[in-house]
Amino acid sequence: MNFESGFLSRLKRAKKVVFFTGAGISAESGIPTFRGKEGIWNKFKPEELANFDAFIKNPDMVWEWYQYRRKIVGSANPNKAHETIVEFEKYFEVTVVTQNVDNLHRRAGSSHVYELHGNIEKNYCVKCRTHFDIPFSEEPKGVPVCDCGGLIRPDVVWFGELLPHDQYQGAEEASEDSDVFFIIGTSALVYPAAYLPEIARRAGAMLVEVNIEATEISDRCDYSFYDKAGTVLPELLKALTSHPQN
Ligand code: BJW
Ligand code: ZN
Repeated sequence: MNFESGFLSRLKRAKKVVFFTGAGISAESGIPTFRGKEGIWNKFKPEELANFDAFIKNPDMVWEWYQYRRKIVGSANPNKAHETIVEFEKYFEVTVVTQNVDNLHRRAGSSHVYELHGNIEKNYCVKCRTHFDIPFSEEPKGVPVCDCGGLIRPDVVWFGELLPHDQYQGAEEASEDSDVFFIIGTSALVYPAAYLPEIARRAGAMLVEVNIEATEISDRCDYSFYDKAGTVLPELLKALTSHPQN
């Protein structure tokens, strides 16, 4: 892959770099994306599963859907893209802002991670809000119930729910402060997460997209690289480290 010299120079001068990631970065780990040809929402409708009303109406079905996805996540490993982002910490002050709930950035070893949409490995009681940061076994089937009588749900953010305040606030600050803002493997359709690239751009950051295809955000990016994240990021790191100063 050919990276323009002007692009590499600007990246080299950067101090603070944000990686804003979505489901596409984990696709090469075997975790399906949400939308598109291979997306899980071709098979399951989001309005039926990824909102609180759906959970209350049919808790066992929603719980089992998450248990099924946890199995996939549990047997997946971070890929080259996650690992390369960790490598970037040798050269920049890196913040990862992820919409993913799969925990793969932390498992890869990233030091600063904001999780905007929660974490599929965690759960909490809808009534007393006690957190259960342990996996529940698959048996017995159906949704577990807390000692207080409340249903236990996955600690993820569903449609119509607020994002965790500290995570969004930290992400917003890092975006405003960034010199370079990478947008990796996201359709950039879901808000308020999708405001972050615009916040970074207005504050002067260079926007760089990595995706297998053009998205909503492509027109506003300074550079777009259309290939798999696990291909582009290692090549970029190699180009960066072999590029002469300026
Ligand atoms: C590759 C690749 C490879 C593949 N390499 N690339 C305007 C402003 C504010 C809010 C709204 C608004 N309009 C509507 C809303 C409400 C709503 C929203 O945004 N709806 C839109 C769909 C229009 N937002 C909300 O409800 C949010 N809350 C909120 O706004 O609170 C305020 C409020 C309160 C009360 C009432 C009303 C408002 C909450 C959003 C929560 C999102 N939750 C989910 C599910 C999480 C749990 C779970 O996992 O089950 O989060 S939805 C789903 O989408 C998930 C993802 O994090 C999120 C984003 O998806 P992502 O990551 O972009 O994946 P894909 O599949 O879309 O894209 C993958 C990309 O990868 C593609 O581009 C591929 O090409 C690419 N790719 N392989 C590189 N190898
Ligand atoms: Zn409880």
